[in-house]
Amino acid sequence: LTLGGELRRALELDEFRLLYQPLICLETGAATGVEALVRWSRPGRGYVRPAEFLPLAEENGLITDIGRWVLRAAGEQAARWRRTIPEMTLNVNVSGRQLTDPRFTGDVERTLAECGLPPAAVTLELTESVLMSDPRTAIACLGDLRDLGVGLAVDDFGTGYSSLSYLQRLPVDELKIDRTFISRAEPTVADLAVIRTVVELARTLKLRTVVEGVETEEQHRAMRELGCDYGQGYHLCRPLEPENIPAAFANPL
Ligand code: G
Ligand code: G
Ligand code: MN
Ligand code: NA
Repeated sequence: LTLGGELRRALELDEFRLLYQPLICLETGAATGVEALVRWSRPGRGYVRPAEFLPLAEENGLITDIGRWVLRAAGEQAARWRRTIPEMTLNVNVSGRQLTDPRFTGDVERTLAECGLPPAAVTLELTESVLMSDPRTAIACLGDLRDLGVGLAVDDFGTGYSSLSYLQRLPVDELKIDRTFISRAEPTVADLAVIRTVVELARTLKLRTVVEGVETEEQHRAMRELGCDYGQGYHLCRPLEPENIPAAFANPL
């Protein structure tokens, strides 16, 4: 069987799993939401990461079905958690191919309704490269989602060539600052200047900021002092199996 064939079988055999990485409020140290991260639990090979199968799924179109599965599974899980943690929010990654599928907004609306999850509790993440490769189409697709009431995030922000004029026109709520900007244990003056500029830009455009890849206490402190709203990263909390999420919310840093 080709890898493409195996992926199709993996969907039929229910071999995809989700890990959840908390988003931490940098001011309080409390978890406020989770990002769902897909894995392929491939028999005999453990968890296969998305980098090894999503590019092919994008190419052969299977990403549409995988994406539907992810939204439903994460939505059902988040609805269960929200019975005891009512304010918990859910971030879900969306590929470019899903975004431009004319059925996407309708699928999202129906799936969230069936899960009993209010759209405002969900943020869909789109990478900067997807949004900026065809900004006009992106703006049109995002408008329908915005009307539905879901949050929209620019993922991997800063890695692409974001035109600031397009950023201003994108109906988004959140910037996720790519982890390459704090990849050094001690961020340099230049790294901090970039992040400070992004945080100021986000404030001007009234967007939330999430900084990714927070791996040390020094980075956590520096990002808090720069006024970044939320963080994700191994120092704050690793991606977790779902059964470990309630404890992460019960125990702030
Ligand atoms: O979990 P990991 O670091 O291996 O994730 C690598 C990349 O895969 C990340 O950039 C993430 O955005 C992407 N990714 C994870 N889960 C999903 C998903 O459900 N759908 C899509 N489209 N991308 C995902
Ligand atoms: O591109 P996206 O932000 O969706 O990717 C998130 C991925 O980043 C997750 O799959 C997770 O495994 C990974 N990740 C989360 N925290 C850290 C971190 O502190 N350092 C590094 N290198 N990767 C991280
Ligand atoms: Mn993401
Ligand atoms: Na990212």
